[in-house]
Amino acid sequence: MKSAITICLVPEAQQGPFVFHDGIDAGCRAAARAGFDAVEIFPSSAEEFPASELPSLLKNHSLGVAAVGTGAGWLKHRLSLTSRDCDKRAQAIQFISALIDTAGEYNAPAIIGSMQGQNTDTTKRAEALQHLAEGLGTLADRAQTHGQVLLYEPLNRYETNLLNTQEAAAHFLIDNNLVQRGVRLLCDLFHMNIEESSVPETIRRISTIHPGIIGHVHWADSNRRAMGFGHTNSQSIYKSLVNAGYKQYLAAEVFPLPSAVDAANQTIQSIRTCESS
Ligand code: LER
Ligand code: MN
Repeated sequence: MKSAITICLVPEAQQGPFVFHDGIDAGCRAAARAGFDAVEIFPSSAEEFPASELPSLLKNHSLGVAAVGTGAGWLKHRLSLTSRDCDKRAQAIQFISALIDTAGEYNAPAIIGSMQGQNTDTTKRAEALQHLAEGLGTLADRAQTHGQVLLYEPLNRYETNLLNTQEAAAHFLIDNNLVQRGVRLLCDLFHMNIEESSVPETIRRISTIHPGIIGHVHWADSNRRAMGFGHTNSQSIYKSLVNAGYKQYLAAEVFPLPSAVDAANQTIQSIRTCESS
């Protein structure tokens, strides 16, 4: 498996669960110094993506791009794939499509997390899920033009009421023919700690339902701090990922506590410990 760490470029997400917040240059430098293989970038939009600086930073620091987040569309503009307003849904698709194209230039997938929205009082659940399936299908087709998958991330109940468990999400993707179109699950261990009765068993089950369905992992402890700073049994989760044949990224989407450098170093140490046990 490969290691990655988050760089947030969105001022409004300063308090969010991202490790580096001081710009792309400082983020890449700190990621490389801690020993990461790649960075996961959370940009404000495709237009504000650091396209002029990034290629040389990646080259100079021997880093890849693990994934690109799209949540700024929700955070800054309140766009979502399940909005009742069809203009807002179209704007959400447009916002994410541009980021899929940007991510594609770096051979990276885009993440659909908070852009999935939720089933509000005025939006019936079946209708919301229908919009979600249509949106993910359209975006997965776009990702495929870059040879990329699209990452769909089930979130815990305090962030969405659409699909909170990985197994529910796996069935939803399969029933709507979306795995076949290139949608993969993002397993965020923080959300899973809240929603799943057993994280290792869930990883085993969804990988049995569809081998290769896990496309990305947010490697976070139970309290959303770096792995090892909470009470997650990381080794049993790591083993279940190995058994599932998972070979993609373990990406630290965690709070920069007690400092960004400490969170980065602790993440690398947790991955090395798992690898060697
Ligand atoms: C995004 O990856 C995520 O995990 C969400 O909790 C952000 O709101
Ligand atoms: Mn996440």
